[in-house]
Amino acid sequence: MYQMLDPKTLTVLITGGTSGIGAATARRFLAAGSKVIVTGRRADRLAALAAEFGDAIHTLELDVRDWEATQAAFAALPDPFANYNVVCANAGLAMGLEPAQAANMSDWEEMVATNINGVLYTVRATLPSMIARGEGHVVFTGSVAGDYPYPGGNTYGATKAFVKQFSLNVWADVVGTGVRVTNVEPGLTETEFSIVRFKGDEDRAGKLYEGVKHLTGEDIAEQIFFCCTVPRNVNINRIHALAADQSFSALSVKRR
Ligand code: NDP
Ligand code: 8X3
Repeated sequence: MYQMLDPKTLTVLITGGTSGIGAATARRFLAAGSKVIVTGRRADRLAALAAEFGDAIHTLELDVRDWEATQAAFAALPDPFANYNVVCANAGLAMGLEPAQAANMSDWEEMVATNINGVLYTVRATLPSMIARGEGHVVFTGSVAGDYPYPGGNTYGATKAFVKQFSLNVWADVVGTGVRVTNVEPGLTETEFSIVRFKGDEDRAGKLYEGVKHLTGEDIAEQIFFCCTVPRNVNINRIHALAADQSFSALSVKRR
């Protein structure tokens, strides 16, 4: 019989586990008996998770845009969480949907700081110890926006293109060390993502998913769980998944 990895042997560190895909991923692994470290900035969400899951979870209030804090927090994890063997570099966000010529520079800077720097900090702070233990897995949350341009996607899509190429290059570096690398690239997924993108406008965010068979955080969590539990002779480089009601646009032509 084909033997998947026992999830009870996994200790999973998830950045951005206070909502959406990260929170669903934490719940998926916890339900299967893994230990989980959840990070995020919202202390109330972290406290609620800690109260719900007790000894199986370790929570860290952490802003991934801060290199010193990220490095220090991951170096000081208590036993048994210090021996993590999965790292989900998931924390990320889109800010705004304005065209490049009208976008706020602060929105662009926040996306670069979170989706690029935050991912770099997470990976650089965790790879050496997993390599030293001879076992690990980095799972990035990329996006279909890293492949397909759309109006207003300018910097967000570019950060996810960075994540895709970075994940492939990290794999080129760590191949043979026992550490695996996967970029999970979801399409339209209903989480708090659009509420953040539209700066708290819940009506506008909700309309995006109305009447559409969209993806859910649980769908993506299941994909991440699968990638992490396939036998150790397998490395899934990318999972690219659109929602059932989502497809491609034709190239646009501007008529005068
Ligand atoms: P959510 O807004 O629901 O979750 C985002 C998570 O990231 C939260 O836990 C948030 O925690 C955390 N986060 C954001 N900024 C920081 C920061 N500076 N430091 C630490 N944590 C941070 O959205 P999603 O679950 O959808 O987003 C998760 C990932 O999935 C992102 O990388 C996103 O780009 C990607 N993605 C989303 C898609 C979608 O359609 N929803 C599709 C494709 C990819 P807190 O606020 O507590 O810090
Ligand atoms: C989020 C998916 O299409 O809204 O990464 O940019 S999309």
